[in-house]
Amino acid sequence: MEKRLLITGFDPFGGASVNPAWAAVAQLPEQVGEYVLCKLEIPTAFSEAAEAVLERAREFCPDAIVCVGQAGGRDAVTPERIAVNIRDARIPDNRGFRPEGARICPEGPAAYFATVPVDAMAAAIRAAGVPARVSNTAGTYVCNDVLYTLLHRFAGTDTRVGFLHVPYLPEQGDPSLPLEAIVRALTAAISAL
Ligand code: PCA
Repeated sequence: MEKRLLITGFDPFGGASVNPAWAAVAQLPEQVGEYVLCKLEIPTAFSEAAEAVLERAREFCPDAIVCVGQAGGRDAVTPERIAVNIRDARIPDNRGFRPEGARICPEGPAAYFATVPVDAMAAAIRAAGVPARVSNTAGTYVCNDVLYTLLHRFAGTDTRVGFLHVPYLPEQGDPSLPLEAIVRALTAAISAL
């Protein structure tokens, strides 16, 4: 049976001119396996990014949501296992906002586990020939903010929520992965949902 996947990628941040996350999401086909895709570029901005995903989810009614972000310095594609209830930014977001040690959701729990099969996704990515491992921290910046907010919103529902961090593109620095490998990794990860 056909299923619906909302997949997002962030826009460039921190002075960069490209974000491999959206660059790769934009290249995905319209359908992967049993999933019909809705692709969305979201701003690297606290609250706003999660709101944009929630708004699109209201129209699209996805079975699963997977958000993709850049993690400079990582040498593998990393499905995130957990999101924490903290905003602690080392650099301002794209609106100049730089929260330090604030809760995302004052009444929410300390953390949520992703509701997609992170181990199977990492294994599928490796089987597609791209380095991958499960990560135990999505950081405390906008990516973690989006993952936490979505997991809070969809807790107890049938909508599964996950996040993948991807390395730099070769032109951004080391370590890196070619865009083609990141696209292949995302495709493999979707097949394992
Ligand atoms: N990476 C940042 C925010 C946007 C992105 O692509 C992060 O890891 O929080």
